[in-house]
This record gives sequence, structure tokens and C-alpha cells, in this order.
Amino acid sequence: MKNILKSTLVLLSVLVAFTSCDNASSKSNSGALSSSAAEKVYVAPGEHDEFYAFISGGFSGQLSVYGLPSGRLFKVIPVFSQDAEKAYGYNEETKPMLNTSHGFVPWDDAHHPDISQTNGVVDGRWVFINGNNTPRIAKIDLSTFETTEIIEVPNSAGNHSSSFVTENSEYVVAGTRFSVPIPQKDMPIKDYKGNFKGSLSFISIDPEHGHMDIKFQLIMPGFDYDLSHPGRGKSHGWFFFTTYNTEEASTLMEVNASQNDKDFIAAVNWKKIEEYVNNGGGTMMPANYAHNVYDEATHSATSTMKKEVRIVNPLDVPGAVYFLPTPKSPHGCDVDPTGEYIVGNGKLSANLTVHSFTKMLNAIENNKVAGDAYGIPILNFEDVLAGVVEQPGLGPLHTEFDGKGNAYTTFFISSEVVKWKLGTWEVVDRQPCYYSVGHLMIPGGNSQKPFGKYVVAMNKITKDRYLPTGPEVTQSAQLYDISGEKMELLLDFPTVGEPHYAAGCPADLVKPRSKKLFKLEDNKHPYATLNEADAKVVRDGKTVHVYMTTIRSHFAPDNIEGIKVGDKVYFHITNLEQDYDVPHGVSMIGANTSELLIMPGQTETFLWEPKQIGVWPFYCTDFCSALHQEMQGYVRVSPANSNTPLKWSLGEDIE
Ligand code: K7E
Ligand code: CUA
Repeated sequence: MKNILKSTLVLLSVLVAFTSCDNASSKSNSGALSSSAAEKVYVAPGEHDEFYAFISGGFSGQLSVYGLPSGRLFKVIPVFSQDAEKAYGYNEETKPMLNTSHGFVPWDDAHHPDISQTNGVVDGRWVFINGNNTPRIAKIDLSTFETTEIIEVPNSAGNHSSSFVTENSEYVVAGTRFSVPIPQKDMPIKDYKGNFKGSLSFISIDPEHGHMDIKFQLIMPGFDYDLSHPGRGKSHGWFFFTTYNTEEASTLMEVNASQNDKDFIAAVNWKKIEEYVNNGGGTMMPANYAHNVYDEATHSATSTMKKEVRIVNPLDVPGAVYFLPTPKSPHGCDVDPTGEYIVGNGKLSANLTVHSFTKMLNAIENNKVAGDAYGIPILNFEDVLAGVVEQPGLGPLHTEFDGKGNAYTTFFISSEVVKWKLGTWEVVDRQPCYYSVGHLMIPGGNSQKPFGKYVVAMNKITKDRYLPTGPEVTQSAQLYDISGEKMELLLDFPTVGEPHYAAGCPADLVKPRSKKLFKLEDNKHPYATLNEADAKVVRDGKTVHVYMTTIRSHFAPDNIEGIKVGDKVYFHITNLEQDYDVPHGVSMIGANTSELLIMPGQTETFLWEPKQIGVWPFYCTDFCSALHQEMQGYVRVSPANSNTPLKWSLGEDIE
């Protein structure tokens, strides 16, 4: 045991040493690019990019929107983290989006965006993304580029093998990374083995509105479920999950979870389980999880606590789950566009293992089982193996496909993207990454139809690539042209947060559906003010509601008196503009929250609790017209016991 421990630690320290990139030696290969590379990423002023890229923010909890090939940043969409710029999680309307069974959780770790699909092709309607830390799945509507739904995932911890979408967006799938007691209970950690369980959640997507609902959770052995991808084409109806820690260790994992020569890819026949569930299979288990939905008509979110979830024991659905032995703690789990090949990226393996879906079915049909884990059949490694890419690099993490028979795998330790051929398994090209690449993304790469023109590498280490910014340097992505035989590095561009994965699609899928404004006549916000003449201030005990409007370039009302120290003042502001790109902002001195940024036709609310008497100004925070700087107003705050009458006005002096 001691020896194993020692040798594993030595191996790990070698791997770590490898990753400490040597800046000096890399200089020579990274030098100036040819002018043709510059031309390939040049998008002339006023021109549009060819692709959207949605890049996860990792620990920023957000999703950022880039254009490719330019690498220009368009928007950071707040998802799991409060964002003062957009008032997300600060205004009254969006606070419920961040509600969970643990209360208000204004942050998460967002890893894997995935675009909805129709008939196996990305359709540009929604992006789904996982929150790892307090397990959640979010949906972003690509007509508004706003987060419109978040569902918490019960019985999960470190929601990492998520959030990947099946080929007709039947399900977005979320798998647990950490196994835990299900249901949670107070028990010794050392009793993990055999007692902790891992849940794989199949969340149905309403085909019209995209509403999410947990259809069932598969309760699996207590391994770590790292990544997953859906089958497609011939393997549609199956889902594949990499596992590590099949040792079921709970301490010093870098050693103890690296003992087994092979871990597994779990192959789940979700069609079979769906049928079982539709016939009443599974059991309802008490649970407590938040389902938060943003309604575009009311411009407001509601949070509902759900009280039960359907769980399924895999042993109750024979033929639904199999384990495919896969070498050495696989990370990425990637399925090629035909649905035949399942690539397990064994982090500590010298070779890359590719499984065959057809062989897997044959093995199942002929009942060739090598054993079982907690009753789940394990197939023979040789029976399911399609091929091996021999020694392609060190530390494989993720693989994407170009739709032309090539696969591209990232290698963290040897810091490169390696291109290889499906079927012959030969390496045909390799390009260095600066430095230590994690995920990579080809637009449509997780579908039957990748758009194999570019690949984006998302790197874990930046070092010297940009001007220094103190100890914390920018995170970085790199763009490669993959239209030819050889990959060509075109561009470095900085990213927001740590990019773990991205999803991309042709801009033409999204552009025509992008909303320009919200129609005032459709505004069903309970505190909307649809005409300036209806602006008013209403007192209800110590609560005051201000029904305010904005239009270039004033607030109505802009003078308010009769507010008292200790009041709770809700400013409900409706932007009456009906032109594209004319938001107004508002901020109030001393408000313990963010500004609001209100889109045309929208109503938003912030709370102000005045603590000091005086006459206090508010103003527009978005430069909206030549007279933006005149867009301001005053609120008079009197002592708590005063008799100052409640009054409001615009364009006249308050008497
Ligand atoms: Cu998909 Cu970064 Cu969460 Cu690999 S993980 S790198
Ligand atoms: Cu409205 Cu500036």
C-alpha cells in the first residue's frame, strides 16, 4: 500500500511538473502569425461574425457570448451569479431565479453549455448550462439572451456530468459528480463504500416552451460521474457517462481514486427507462428543490418548491444500464456525429480508448457479460472496443468532431490539440496550445452536424500570453482554422471567468430570432405604468410604491415628497420607449442594491430604504440621448414622525 501510494505520488508530481509551462521554450513556436491568419479573423467594422460562441464562465457563474472568428465579446449573460450591471439577482423581478432549497444562492460554478437540437442538429433556441456547486440547470432563451428558467437538482452534488441535450431536446441530462447518501443523512464518512449513491437526472424539456421538469433520477452505484454525452443517430435513445473513483474512496482521492486500471463508461438506455416510467415505474421520493421560471409577459420570475422526485433503481429495468470498462479515470465522454463511436478520455492513460456502439449492442445481445457492479452488468473491454489511438499525447481531456471523419482531442499535460481519424485511429496533426488546454469546441460539435471550420481551445493556464495584470491574469481561448488538412492557430482571445466548455452555432440560426424590444401592450407586470399620465405614488403603511415611467429624457414623476425615514420604497419603473436599443437606467443614492437597466417596454423594480432625512437625487445610468445628463429627479425624505403630505409631479413645482 505504502509503495503504491509513493509511486502514484511520484507519477502525479511528474505530471504536475509537466504542466508548469516553460515560457522561454514556447516563445519560438508561438511567434508572429502570418498575415493570412490575421485576415481570417478580421471582421471589418460594421460586419457581423459568422458564428456565435457561448462560453461558460466557470467560477464566474455566467455565460459569455462571443463572435467567431473575431473573438469579440458581445455580452455576459448572468445565469447563476448576481450581476449588478444587469440588475440580475438584485432587482425584485429576478431575485427568485436564485432561490434554492438552501435559500438565496447568488453564485455557482457554471461549466457546460449546450444548445437545443431538432433532428440531431443545433436549432439555436435555447442554451442549457449546469451549476455545479448547488446543483442546478439553467436555460437561456436565445431570443432575449436572458436566463429564463433554473431548476435545482435534488439528490445530486457537484452537478458536473451535465447539461447535455438529446437530439430532439427530449431531455437535458444532469449527472452527479460526488456520490452522497440518498436521501441525505447524518452518517460516518468512512462508511461511504456501498452506501453512498450517484444520481443521474433526466430533465424533460417541453418542446414548445422549453419548460424543464425532472422526469426521473437513476440511482447508481457510488462512483463519481464526470462527464456525459447523448447517443445520436443509431445510438439515439442511449446516454453515456464517464465514471471515476469506482474505488469508492472518500479521502486522498488523487491516490485512492487512481487505483483501478479501468473505470467505466455507464451506458444508459433512457428510452427503455422512459417507457418503464411512462408505465408507472419508479417510486416517488420526498425531496425539496426549487423550480424558478421567468415570465416574459410579467417580466418577473417566480420560485416554486417541489416536494418529490421520481427515482428509478437500475436493477428494476433489466437491459437499461451497462458498464463499459474504460482505462484510467476517464474525464470527457464524447460521441461522434454518426453515434457509432464513444470516446473515453482516460486522464491517466497513455492511449485513447474508443468504444463501438454496434459492438456494445452485439455484446448485450449475446449476453457477453464479464461481471457486475452492484448488479449492473459489466461488458468485456475487448467486446466493446472499436479501437485505440496509440500514445497521442499526455492527459487527454475532451474530444470534438468536425463531421468529416476527424476527431480533435485536447491534452492537458502535453498542452496540445491532436487531430486523429475515426476508424483508422491514426494521428494526422497536432498543434500546441498556450497553455494546458481543457475543453475545446467546434460549432455544432455535439450533434449530427458539426460546422467544422474552426475549433476553439479553452486553456487553463495563460502565463505570458497577454500584458500582465498582476498575479491574476486573464483566462484565455485560442481559435484554430480546421478547414484544411493541418490546423492553423489564428487567434488568442481573453475570456470571462474560467471557460470550461462552450457551444457554438451559425449566427444565422439565432440572428433573425433575436428580439429588438418588448411590446408595451404585452407588458403584464403587476406594477407596470403604461402611460406617463398614470404615474403615481401610493402609500400603504410604511410601504410606498412608486409607479414611474421613463422616456427620453425624463422620469415621471421626477419630484416626490412625503417619503419618510424607515419607509420601504419600491420603485417600479416602466421604460415607455418602443425603439431598438434605447434602454434607460435608474439609480437612487444610498440604495443597497444595484442600478436597474430597463429595456424598451420592460418594467423593473428596486427597493430603497431611506435612512437619512434630506432631498436625495436619482438619475438615469444609461447614456440615452443628448439630454441624458438632464435625466434626473429628487425625492424629499422627512423624519419618520413628520406630516409631510405625499405628492409627486413632473414639470411643475410641488406646492
Ligand atoms: Cu468539462 Cu473543465 Cu468541468 Cu473538463 S470540465 S476541462
Ligand atoms: Cu435615460 Cu439616460
